[in-house]
Amino acid sequence: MAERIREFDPNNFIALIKGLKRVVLTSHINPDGDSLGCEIGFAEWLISIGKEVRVFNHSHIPENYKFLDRESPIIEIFDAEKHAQTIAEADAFFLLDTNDPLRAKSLAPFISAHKNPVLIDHHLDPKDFAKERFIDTDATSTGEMIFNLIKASQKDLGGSISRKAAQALYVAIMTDTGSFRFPRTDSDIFRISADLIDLGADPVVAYNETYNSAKASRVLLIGKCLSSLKFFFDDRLATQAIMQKDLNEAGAVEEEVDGFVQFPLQVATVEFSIFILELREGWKVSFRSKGNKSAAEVSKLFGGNGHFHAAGARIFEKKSFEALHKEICDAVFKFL
Ligand SMILES: [Mn+2]
Repeated sequence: MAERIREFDPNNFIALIKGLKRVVLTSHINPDGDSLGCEIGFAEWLISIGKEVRVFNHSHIPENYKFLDRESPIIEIFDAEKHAQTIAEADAFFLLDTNDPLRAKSLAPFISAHKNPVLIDHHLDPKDFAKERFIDTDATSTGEMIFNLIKASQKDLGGSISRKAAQALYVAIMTDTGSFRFPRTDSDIFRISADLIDLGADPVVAYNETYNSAKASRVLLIGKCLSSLKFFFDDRLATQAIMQKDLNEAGAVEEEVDGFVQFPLQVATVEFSIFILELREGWKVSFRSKGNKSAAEVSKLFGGNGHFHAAGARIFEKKSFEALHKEICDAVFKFL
């Protein structure tokens, strides 16, 4: 089992923030509730203490998270020509909710070339690129870390968590805890969530916008996904897949498969759930595990990374679905 990494010194954070005037934030490709929530929450607080903040993302905001950035939008789609100078002039470039600059896709070379890259994240196996880093692999979410860093800094730095920031950080925590069900859901995270509700987060709006705002195409796609479901090794491994053809037939886009890998975990005997998505080029594989089985270890065999129970990999080698599926089943078998 990977060692917990905790490099989390609020005094370093306070000293760092004090020295910054212009700040740029980014996160990973295909953003989720945590990456967007912590970008927005962190940006709002930085603005409240007088920093100049820009947030650049490689990908657009998925439909179900647009509510987070509707009023006074802060997140911009990255355009190298327009934004390179802003990045070069920034005093720090924060990478949030991923520990590998390559996951920021078109922003990756700008992170690597920056004079002051800073990491705030909770995933395993961080890449060594940041000048300063704040890591807690036991945090439920990067949103939780941002909340704790802000709280620890407010005595020295002031500023406030706006209603918009509170909603964003609440959604970061809600999504990364699987709505307060995943391991590491403890009383602290409920206390933080309660504070965020006191600051204006609305848990009903958060849940309905995030999970009950899908298009019909998503539910059609769930049907296709479940009809691909297969069990192996006495029902200890479950696999599902969605192909480009399925997306086209359902009129759906890739991000609508979010969460599909969870379905087979409902089965008591399942220890590993694998979801394979055919990309336009290559494959995206999601790995989930239960108990003492590590999804991260299996994903590493395919160049992936993540958390102990939840990990992912992207595979760009040319191979057929059948070949990939067999390789994954063979790999999981070794861990059963
Ligand atoms: Mn996260």
